[in-house]
Amino acid sequence: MKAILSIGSNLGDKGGYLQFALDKITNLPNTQIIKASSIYETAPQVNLDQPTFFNVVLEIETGFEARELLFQFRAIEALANRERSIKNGPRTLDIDIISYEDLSIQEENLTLPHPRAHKRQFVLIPWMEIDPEAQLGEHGLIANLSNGLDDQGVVKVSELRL
Ligand code: PH2
Ligand code: MG
Ligand code: MG
Repeated sequence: MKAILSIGSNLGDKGGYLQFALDKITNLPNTQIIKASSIYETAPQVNLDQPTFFNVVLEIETGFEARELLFQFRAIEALANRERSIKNGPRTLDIDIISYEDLSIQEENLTLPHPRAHKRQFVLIPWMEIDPEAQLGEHGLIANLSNGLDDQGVVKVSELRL
């Protein structure tokens, strides 16, 4: 099954945490990274009073069902000493499922496609880099979504090591 992931870090060794996430995802059973965007430095959205983020987008192929995949990512976040006390607060590592095949679900712990991705350049710009033709559910072509938004302070900084 194909899934699109958005990974972010804005605490400590941000590039190191992204690389850590990549290594852990690579080592998950029945899971391959198909494409990885560059690393982007991005201004914080929602809670503006926090450090700058590093963000990447990955396309993966996985045998995990969506809820199982989320469970795996929560475990990887915990290994990176992620604290969940402050909602939208600074975090060492955040791994979000943006879309999973054409699945549409609304549950307490998992909404697919991701309910805010269509408004976030830190998701759309890296995603366009790896798949310019991508569609985000009912919102349509991500290139059109990105075009309709301010730039939101998203700047490419470097390549990821796969
Ligand atoms: N994640 C958030 C809230 N705000 N801003 C940026 N730039 N990057 C993120 O990954 C991010 C955010 C909630 O998970
Ligand atoms: Mg998030
Ligand atoms: Mg998250």
